[in-house]
Amino acid sequence: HGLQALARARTASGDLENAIHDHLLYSIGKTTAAASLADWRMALSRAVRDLVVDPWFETTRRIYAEDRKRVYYLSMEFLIGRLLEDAVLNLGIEDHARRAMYRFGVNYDEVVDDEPDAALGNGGLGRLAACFLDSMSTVGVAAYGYGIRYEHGLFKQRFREGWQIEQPEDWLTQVHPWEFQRSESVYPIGFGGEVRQKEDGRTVWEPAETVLAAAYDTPVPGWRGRWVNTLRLWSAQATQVYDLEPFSRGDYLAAAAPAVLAETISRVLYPDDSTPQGKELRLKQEFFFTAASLRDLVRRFVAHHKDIRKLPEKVAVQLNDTHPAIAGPELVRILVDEHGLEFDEAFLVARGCLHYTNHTLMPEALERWPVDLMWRVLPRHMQLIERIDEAHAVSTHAANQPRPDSVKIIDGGNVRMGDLAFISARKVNGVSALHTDLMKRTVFRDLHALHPDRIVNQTNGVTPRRWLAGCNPALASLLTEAVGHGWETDLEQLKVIAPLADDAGFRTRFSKAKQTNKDLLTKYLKAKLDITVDPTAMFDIQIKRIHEYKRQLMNILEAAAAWNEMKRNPSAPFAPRVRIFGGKAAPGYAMAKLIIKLINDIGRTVNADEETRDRLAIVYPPNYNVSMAEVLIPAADLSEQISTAGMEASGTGNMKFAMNGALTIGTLDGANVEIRERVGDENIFIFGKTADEVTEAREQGYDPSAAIAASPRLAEVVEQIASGLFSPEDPERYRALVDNLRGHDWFMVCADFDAYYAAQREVDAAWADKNAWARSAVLNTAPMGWFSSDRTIRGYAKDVWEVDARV
Ligand code: 26M
Repeated sequence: HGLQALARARTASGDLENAIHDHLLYSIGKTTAAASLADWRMALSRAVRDLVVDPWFETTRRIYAEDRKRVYYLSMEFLIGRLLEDAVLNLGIEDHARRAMYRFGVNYDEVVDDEPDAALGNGGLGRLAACFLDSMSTVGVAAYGYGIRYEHGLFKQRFREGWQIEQPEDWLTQVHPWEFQRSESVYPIGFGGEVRQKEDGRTVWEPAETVLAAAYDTPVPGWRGRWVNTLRLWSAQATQVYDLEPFSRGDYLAAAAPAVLAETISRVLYPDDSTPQGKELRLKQEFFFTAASLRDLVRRFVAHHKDIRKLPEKVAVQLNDTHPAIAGPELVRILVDEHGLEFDEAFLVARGCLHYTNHTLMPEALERWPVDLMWRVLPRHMQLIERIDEAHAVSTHAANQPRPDSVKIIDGGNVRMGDLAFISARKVNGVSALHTDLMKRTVFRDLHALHPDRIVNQTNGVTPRRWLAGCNPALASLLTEAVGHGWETDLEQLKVIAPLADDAGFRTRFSKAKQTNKDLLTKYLKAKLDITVDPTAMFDIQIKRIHEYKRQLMNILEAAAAWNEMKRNPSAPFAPRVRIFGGKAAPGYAMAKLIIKLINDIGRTVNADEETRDRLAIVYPPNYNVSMAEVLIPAADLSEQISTAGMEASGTGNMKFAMNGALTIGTLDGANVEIRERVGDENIFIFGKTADEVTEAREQGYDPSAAIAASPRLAEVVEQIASGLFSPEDPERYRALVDNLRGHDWFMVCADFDAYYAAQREVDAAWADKNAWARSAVLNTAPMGWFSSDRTIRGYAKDVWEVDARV
């Protein structure tokens, strides 16, 4: 029935037109004459959503009929962006949607563009979860995404005089037309209180406070709607809408307070993506969605299966980082306190279901929760964590042997969530070959020695639907001409275009597609920001969260050094470039915010220089998000992936750029290593210290001031910044930044600077030969099959979850 409905919509745009019209009238309550752009978007979204519902039921029916093992992907973040365009693309009904809107006299592109991003994530980790949802539906894994329905997603970024200003995001003030509220799926989630021992020996946790977790479901259609999974997000609700006693006294504020407090749990996404703050509300968010999700999946299992000990046969839970690591103790608690299992057996059952993905090795980014806070908020879980720690110690260590601190979950008054997740999980994975190797050698060295089969690698990937077919129709249609349809779900097919890199006609068409995208970006910058750029210049782009380890600072320092050289030597062969930056800093990350200001200050100075205007422009559009990425990435010539080696676990932007035919300048870090293996050394610009060399330099007592003294170009730029050349109104502005560079430079900007400058000059030289550049661009797109998240998901399905991947 569902597929029929879909087929009908595909063959008859008239049906879609009628459905849109009906929704406008009867769901939105507007006439065609009175409808606003948002009304049209709601009507179209509802009509498209209708097409997903039957295949959604059909998928559910099949999962039950086949009694499939299900995957539960637990993530604090799902950075899904816009849904309408993606659903239309997946269903293959774009022509019909366009035509239908055209008949109503409405511009389809404007309708699609009206949708706010669902920005329920900070960056790579959240976007990875979104790509995985798309791929799990495309390859046919029975899966639920579980997360939080934040009322406010990631803050909006503005610049005021070049400084970042944060403003609240409010995507839910308009109706979210894709979701279904599930009033029947509501669970009470407890916090605090006491743990009591009953006469019959059972333990019960009596929480002091209870908040309701209410389910909202968004269908996730895969390619051509053949399989539809569910994203279930939890919203916090008060058990009582208001307090009657203060209300009748006329104290309306006091009457509303408890509800406001309870609902705060799902109010806003925490905007830090590397330094956990140890805030009680964050801990409550983590427990809230983890507990609700486990309750939900246990209920689903128990409805059709008798023996709870068989849970691992039907359930695979993936913990996206340690944020849901409380799942270990919570599942043990459910099994022991509610299902009567012995602790040892309960722990084995729980571990049989749980898997943990690590996304970073940076010590300051690893979650630790103070033991006293844990006792206060989650007393029963704290007991069980002690028990898990003890049981692990007993099972892995000879009696009377002191055990190293490195394998203790509880250490120095903190619960180390990484160790808890590792010990609670059947499999633990890193997100690139290099990162997984470093996990074994550094943070998890001792745990790896005790459990040598537990750590596996699953290199990240990105969905080629959104990140190629959707965002780059110009290149997509060329690829389809060259290899036929099919690459959208089997990206390895792009290999076929590799030989065409030597075909002048193909190269020309490939370059034409790139130019089309650059022209579109040029128009976008003009329309949205009133910035004029030269669309024939090289578009050199670094877009990602602002972090010291990602080294946007090195990029802007090199831009300033290039500018100096241009002025000194006007005939030097610099390629004309537009250097584009995009990204947000965590609101409390002072150095990252200062780097933003520096980029804007140097940009202001350089862009005002008429001498160099034909060769260098610096552009930093505010509020970089998924939708902006969809415009920037297809237009890129050069992709900047320049993190300090060993610090970027994988990166996923790097994959999106290469897929869209950009060449990478980068370090041997994360998945860059695997990109180089595939595109070949000649088609990528690799520079700088390796991860092992970084470690060695630090051990030898790295001295940045020596590196600065040895590099006249770097010394010049640092001096210019220190003397206030770029900030004449406040010459001291960059004191902290300069002192850090000269005295500390943990991320080795100075150590890698000269190698980076030299690599950029190689880029300039390569740009001069447009034919060779186009050849390299083709050879970047061709081998990107490995970086499809479909490949990643098949890897997890086989090596980690042991589930079917079959539509
Ligand atoms: C933790 C506590 C409180 C608030 C926020 C956090 C938090 C949120 C996100 C911490 C880290 C978060 O994300 C880290 C992240 O995005 N890591 C990136 O993951 C990508 C997907 O695996 C990798 O490609 C990137 O290399 C890695 O930096």
